[in-house]
Amino acid sequence: VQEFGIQEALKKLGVEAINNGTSTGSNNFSSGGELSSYSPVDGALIGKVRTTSKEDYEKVMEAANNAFKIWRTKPAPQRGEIVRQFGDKLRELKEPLGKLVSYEMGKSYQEGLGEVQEMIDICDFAVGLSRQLHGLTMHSERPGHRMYEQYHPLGVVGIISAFNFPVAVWAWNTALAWISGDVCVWKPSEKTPLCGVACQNIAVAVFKENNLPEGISCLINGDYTVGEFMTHDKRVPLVSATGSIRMGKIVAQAVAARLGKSLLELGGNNAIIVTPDADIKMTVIGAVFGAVGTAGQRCTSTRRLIIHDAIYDKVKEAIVTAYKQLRIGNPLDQKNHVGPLIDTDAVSMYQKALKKVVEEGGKLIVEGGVLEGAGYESGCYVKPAIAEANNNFEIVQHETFAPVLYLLKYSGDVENAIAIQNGVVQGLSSAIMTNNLREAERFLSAQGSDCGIANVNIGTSGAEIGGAFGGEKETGGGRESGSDAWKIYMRRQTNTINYTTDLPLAQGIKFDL
Ligand code: UN1
Repeated sequence: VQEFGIQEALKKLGVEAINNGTSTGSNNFSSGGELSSYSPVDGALIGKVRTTSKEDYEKVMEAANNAFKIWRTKPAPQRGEIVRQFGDKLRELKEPLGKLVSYEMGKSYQEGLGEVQEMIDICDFAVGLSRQLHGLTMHSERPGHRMYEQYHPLGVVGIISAFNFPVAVWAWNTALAWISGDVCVWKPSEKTPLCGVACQNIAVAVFKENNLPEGISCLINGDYTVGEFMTHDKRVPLVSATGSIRMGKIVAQAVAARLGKSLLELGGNNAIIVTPDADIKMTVIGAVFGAVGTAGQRCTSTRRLIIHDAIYDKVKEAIVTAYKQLRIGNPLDQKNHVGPLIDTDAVSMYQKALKKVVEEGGKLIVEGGVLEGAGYESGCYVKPAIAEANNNFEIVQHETFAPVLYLLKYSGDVENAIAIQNGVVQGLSSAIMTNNLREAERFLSAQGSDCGIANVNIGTSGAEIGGAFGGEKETGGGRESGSDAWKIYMRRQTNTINYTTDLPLAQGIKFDL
């Protein structure tokens, strides 16, 4: 990868051979063990990160709490100004950071750049929002009273992020949390710790240049036990966690046990419904990008195509033909469409899924397989596969984080397709390909898709930051990013002020002394 300028990118991002994985800003320390980050691209060791011990964590929490006392007093637009500067730094470092994302995580360089672009976009959004943290004013039922609500900062926000979006999801949370007046403690995935170090370096530079205290942006590292420090900690009023449904259930229970708030972004099992009125060319691009983009490791990846029997063969043929064009290889090389899976464990899950779908009676129409030989030494490169299946297969009900696409057939009315689409435990993203207004509107109606995201003539992945991002059912119910997702990062207070010399009670209650 020498020719792709990785060493140069690491240098620009301040990522070293061995890094402290615990940081409150300029103060970096770590007394835990070592975490090695290997690239799925070529199997090489990129660097190491020292993990966070319980003692380290206590120091982080102390810094974070102290910082919160100062940060919450800064007017929100001034906090927005800091986020604006952070966004500018990201613009400067877009290429090296996009490259590191691509090299450490394995997504294509274009998608790595796209991820940094999402960070920049959320910063812009947050800057504007910093002047719009609006509450409502209500009319009091009592004379001479004024009633309104305001949003105050919440405190320390804990962020647990996943390997698949190693930088953007952190930024969605931090950008909104920071303008809200919160401080953040971030535990990146142990599979992508260097992305965490790089992002923390960028944030720290901004806080330092503005003479702001230690602790507004904090980093901790390690496995799930380090995440548990936060989920069990009363000093963390909000835990925002992205990952598997299994992980989310554990986080949700731990946080709920202390009546904290959690924001969960868990698995998806996203489908595209292809009706007889679909534009086939658009369908193919949307479905193939959705299924093989990020090697099928987005929570919004397209897992199921629900195709009407009248056009089933035509769509199937077009998709299979498109799969033949896919180039799999080093994601930093822009001629390739598909990079590696995150690690060899992910490869085994992929292999198990292919085996299972056949056992359950499915038929592989694009055979998968693990790639070997020159360029594939890491053992993480697999061929995107397609299987004809039934929605009730156990494996189809399950989210496999790999490029495996299931083709499902429906007949008759679009309602039948919607029932299949909704017939899974997850509820993140969904799409319909149709030029038929009735079908599109039925899909979007109350009897339609039960997902947090429902698209018409667009695939399931690649959401813009301006909308609220998240899903229903076992996806966890959280909303991040755009719209009014900021509200979860703040506490709401209702204020009633009496400017008379009487004390009338609400509901007309009489209480005379
Ligand atoms: C995720 O996969 O965790 O919509 C997030 C998308 C991206 C975000 C995905 N904007 O595919």
